[in-house]
Amino acid sequence: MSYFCEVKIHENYIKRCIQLAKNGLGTTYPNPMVGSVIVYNNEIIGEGWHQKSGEPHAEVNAINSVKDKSLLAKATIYVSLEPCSHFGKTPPCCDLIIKHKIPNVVVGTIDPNSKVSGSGIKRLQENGANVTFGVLEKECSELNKRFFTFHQKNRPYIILKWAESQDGFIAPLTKDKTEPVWISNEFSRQLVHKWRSEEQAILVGTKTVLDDNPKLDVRDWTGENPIRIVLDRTGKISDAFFVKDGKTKTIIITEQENLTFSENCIYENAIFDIKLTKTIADISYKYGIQSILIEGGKQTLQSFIDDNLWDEARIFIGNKHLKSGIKAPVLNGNCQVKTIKDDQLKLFFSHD
Ligand code: AOF
Ligand code: ZN
Repeated sequence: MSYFCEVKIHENYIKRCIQLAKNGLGTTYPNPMVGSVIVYNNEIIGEGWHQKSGEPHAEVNAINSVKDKSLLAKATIYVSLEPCSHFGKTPPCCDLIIKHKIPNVVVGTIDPNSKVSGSGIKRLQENGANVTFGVLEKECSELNKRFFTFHQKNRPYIILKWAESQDGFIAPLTKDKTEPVWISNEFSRQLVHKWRSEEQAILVGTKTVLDDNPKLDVRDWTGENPIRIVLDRTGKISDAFFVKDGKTKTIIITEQENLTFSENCIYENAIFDIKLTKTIADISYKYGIQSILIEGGKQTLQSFIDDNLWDEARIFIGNKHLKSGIKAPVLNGNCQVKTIKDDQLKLFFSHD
């Protein structure tokens, strides 16, 4: 077989691994999404993906799915992330691959987790496996952009989200609480709930809580509620819905001492100075939070932009003209790539 042909075949199977891995979006935290396929004689004989932290890794599920285990000693295992070599909540996948004498291992990308980072590949090679790595490396690390950002930059992956009117306002100046102004439509509201189910945490500032009394949960989609992170400098939000629902872990970042609103709330003391966004990133890192969807308001969003502490911005453009109101946040011009999905949603990615 030509080298070119072999590369393309490897890429196709790694693409299948990525496809399988995506089944775990939103449920694997703090673990990455990983997919694996096992091939013998140009045929897929096993598949698996990592479903939930604490449960078997992708390779284990793939190996378990192979009916005739004797074929493993002649097969190739593909995995989108380097097989692990450490004892975490589960035993090392490398050991299982070695035990079954799988001769060929094809890996998408190295695991950035310092407990693994190359040692999985080394261990397999030392035990005689023929290891190919770096197949669709970019796509495989992009798949786990949250996990990679967390392990390489020691902070969560940060997604900004807001909706603005045709003329660039995110809300009217004075809000009539009995009749909220919806800038976006039902489709975008449902999409936001899907997004909430995909990220590990969601963050809002005090004003958003006081103005909108949001539930900050996943109602219009399936999946777990994200951890809530709320900025509450002076301890004003004790009456909010989500504080009282007692259901979902909520981290309240405050300057106040001795706040005790509800059992589901954890309090983190911080000084609300110019380093606030960095402090938020550090607190989130401490709690093992790998991604945050920042849902407002203007001041909170703008401070993450000004501090260059964001990875993605997702902006809905409504049909309405508000004519006046609170101006939408402004992204700093030179640091993003722009993709316009359609008229209603603009996606930006930070260059960094
Ligand atoms: C893999 N395949 O499917 C996953 C991997 O606590 P544990 O035992 O679940 O280990 C978690 C770590 O293992 C995680 O941080 C990452 O480095 C690796 N995850 N590795 O080979 C998988 N989920
Ligand atoms: Zn593993």
